[in-house]
Amino acid sequence: MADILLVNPLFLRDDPVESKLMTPFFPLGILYVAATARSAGYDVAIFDAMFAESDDEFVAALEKEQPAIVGFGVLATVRRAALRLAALAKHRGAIVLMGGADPTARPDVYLQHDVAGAPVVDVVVVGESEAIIPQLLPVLLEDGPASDRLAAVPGVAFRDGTGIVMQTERCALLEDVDAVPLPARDLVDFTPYREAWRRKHGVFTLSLIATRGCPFNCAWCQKIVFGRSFRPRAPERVAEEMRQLKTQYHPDFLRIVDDAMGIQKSWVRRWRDAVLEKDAVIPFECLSRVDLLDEEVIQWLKEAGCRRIAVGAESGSQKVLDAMTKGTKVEQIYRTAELCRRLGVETYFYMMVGYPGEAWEDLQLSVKMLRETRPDTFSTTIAYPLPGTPFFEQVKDRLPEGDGLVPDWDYTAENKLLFGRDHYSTYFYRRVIRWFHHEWQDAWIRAGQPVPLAARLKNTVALWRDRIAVTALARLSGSRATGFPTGGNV
Ligand code: B12
Repeated sequence: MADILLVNPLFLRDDPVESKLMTPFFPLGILYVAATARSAGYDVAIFDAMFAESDDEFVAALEKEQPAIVGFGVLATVRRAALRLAALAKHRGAIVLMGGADPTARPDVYLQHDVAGAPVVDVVVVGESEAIIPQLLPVLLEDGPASDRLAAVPGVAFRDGTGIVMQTERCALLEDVDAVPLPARDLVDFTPYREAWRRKHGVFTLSLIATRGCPFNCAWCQKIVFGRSFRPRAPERVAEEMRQLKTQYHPDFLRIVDDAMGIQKSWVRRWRDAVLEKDAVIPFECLSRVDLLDEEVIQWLKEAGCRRIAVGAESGSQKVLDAMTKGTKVEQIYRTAELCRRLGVETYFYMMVGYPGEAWEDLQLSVKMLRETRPDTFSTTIAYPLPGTPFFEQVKDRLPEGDGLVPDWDYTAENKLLFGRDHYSTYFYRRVIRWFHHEWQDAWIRAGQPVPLAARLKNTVALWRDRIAVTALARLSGSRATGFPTGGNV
């Protein structure tokens, strides 16, 4: 029996991209909520849909735990699954709670969702939840209608007695992020995660967050939970958590999920010292920005175990970076790639296409940049407008009419164009993404990467097919598509 059942509603089997990638992470957000609720004295259980076969397993968990409250941690791609499971929980008389980035950005969508006229979600927790949970749970567990009492809880949205959606003032961000208990990983069965990771990649990877927030300004980034803050944990405590992970879970690799590593240079050095001192090194990857990575920072990260740094390169066109208010320079992307290569740390570039204002010439500059910098890996996303971002505001008049909701993916990294774009279509951008990939592969081959002859030929054929296709599509769309970028290796 549990007071609260917390749910990760991501079914791998329903997400073709995630099942192909097979890089499952149990969401840290839910583990922080679980730890906070537990330290406030509540019994907490977890239902993890990640490897579940069907909703029946969720129903069995409801029957076993008989929870008074069922809480879901939700990202945009799993909204439908969360609402589907929520209806099952509601049907069995539970109070339904939602939290995470997507409900925070659009609480009304959740609170107004109904099945046969009956609402499914009772309360949305808006934003960072650790200060809210200890105030909210007693209110929900008390008998009688909760709406008057909810009005006194900060950072929640709910329906009042007449069905109107109300939202209380947001709760202040935590000042002392070290006061928060460590994520309750002991509530999750990591066995299938370990097996899935090792089977596909040979390395079992866990995640950890060291600092909360990011003060930068990328126009497409949804900073709805942590705001434009920067709140580092004490480096020694992060090292201590790594040490614990190492001894209890034996991960082969770690993903540090901070928005941007290196915002405070002195923090990185102290963290490196603490990790070495506590013998807590676990090979890891992290996310950073090209304007934060100088030689010293990369070296310290490497000494702390860093094997790969992912950066939002986004585009090879300064015009596009400026349109995104990214605050970085194309030259810095080149310098980062060169520094990482020299210091022996892999690079992963996040690229974006289809951002408003991007033209054919800008796509060519991205190809040139990918060819000349040759990151070790990269992925490309068609720009998607997330509610609460300046990018969303910019294109909101061009969003498709749908079920009254904002545009959505059906699954992770589905890569479809979600807003009306002057010339180009989803098909065009998907072609561009393949083109990027074949150009990048060609650049590696020309740089001397040992590739069997058959694979070289295959890539050359695919490359020319893509070049012809994207140029033809660009011309059909009315742009002056001429020639191909001439990067150093072309
Ligand atoms: C690591 C990460 C990933 C990883 C791992 C995700 C995971 N399962 O852990 C990977 C690479 C898989 C990933 C994928 C995607 N991600 Co992602 N990701 C992140 C990142 C960088 C960190 C997430 C994290 O662990 N945060 C730390 C925890 C502690 O914060 P939190 O989850 O927000 O939790 C707090 C509150 O939200 C709340 N809360 C959370 N859950 C619950 C539940 C309840 C009941 C309650 C009451 C409260 C609550 O309390 C927590 C503590 O305060 C965030 C950015 C960020 N800073 O959060 C983006 C972010 C969450 N991702 C985002 C996106 C867009 C995606 C993708 C959709 C991208 C894509 N198109 O492929 C996919 C979706 C994957 C999926 N199917 O779930 C967006 C969210 C957009 C949205 N509205 O849903 C974010 C915010 C990035 C951004 N700034 O734009 N992601």
